[in-house]
Amino acid sequence: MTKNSDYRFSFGPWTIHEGSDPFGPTVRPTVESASKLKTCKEAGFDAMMLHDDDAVPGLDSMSASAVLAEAKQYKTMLADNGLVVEMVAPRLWEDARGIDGGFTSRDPKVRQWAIDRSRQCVDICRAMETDLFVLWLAREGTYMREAKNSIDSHRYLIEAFNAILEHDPQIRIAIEPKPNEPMDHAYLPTIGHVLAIAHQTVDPARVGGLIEIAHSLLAGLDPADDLAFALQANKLWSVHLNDQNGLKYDQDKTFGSSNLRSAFNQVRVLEKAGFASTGMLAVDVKAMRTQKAEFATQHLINSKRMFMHLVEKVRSLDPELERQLTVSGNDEAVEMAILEHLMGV
Ligand code: 3MF
Ligand code: MG
Repeated sequence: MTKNSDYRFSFGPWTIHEGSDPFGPTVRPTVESASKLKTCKEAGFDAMMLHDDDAVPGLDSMSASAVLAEAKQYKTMLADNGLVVEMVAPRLWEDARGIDGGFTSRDPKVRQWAIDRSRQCVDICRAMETDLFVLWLAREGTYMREAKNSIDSHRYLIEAFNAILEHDPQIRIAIEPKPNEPMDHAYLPTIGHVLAIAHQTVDPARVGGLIEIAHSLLAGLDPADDLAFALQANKLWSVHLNDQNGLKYDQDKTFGSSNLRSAFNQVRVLEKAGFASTGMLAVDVKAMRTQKAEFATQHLINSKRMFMHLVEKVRSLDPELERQLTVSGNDEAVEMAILEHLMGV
């Protein structure tokens, strides 16, 4: 088992997957929930992150009390393995009703459904003993600008956030921004939008952000600076570790696999802010489609391993050298020192 130092890690069950992509069917067998928990424990993770229907499959056709009973059962199964639940997120985008978005749908009945399902998800959070409710606003946007009134859409989002906050006085909402995919234009595409809208809700102190590295890169931003922006505001409530090779489809590559130096700087900013004691690192990576089933958990293990290697790199950077270099005005020397430190030469 890899030693995690003081960091805590989670992953979502969707990261152990069958390998389908938009151009082809599944290539690996489905892995049972119990086996995913076993991987979580054995690989030295501390928690699972869940969608509402990961916790309670088929929740739509169940009574409210049956949903909560099943959520508690899953929570017990996790506890039996020494694991906790990091967060729960409502999976609005896979329901046919959410085809045009939930909170920003053009149909008021759908908007109400999205709020109701989110309130139920808050209840699932509480049943699973987490106060962290995550919102990835997958289909809250448009394929073409004329499709919705954007001003109204942002107001609908605030109304929905308020309804969630008012449903439970303890719950914290962490919004996970992403600029596009599945939609062409997503509302709240960056952490800047997220933190700005947080202040328009009824309880700004309970609305924060979750930064996914690939999502920052897709927005053309620097992930380390995005993290720093949220950290200085005490609004970084979770991180989705992964990587992304340029402006392509959402790749969810193994952490650090595409840009090692950028990953180093992400770890560095988390270290400097003491993130280990305030939040969890969630690994949101996809196994390559070509990966054989027996190795299709390696991307999770390797992401955590890369993070811990980079923690060592950050901690072993000579602070005096760092200080001297930054005051010397010789930025080329700083750059070279960092590169050589990363390369171990
Ligand atoms: C999409 C994502 C999502 C969210 C997840 C938790 C499926 O790009 O990153 O993963 O992280 O829904 O809210
Ligand atoms: Mg994510």
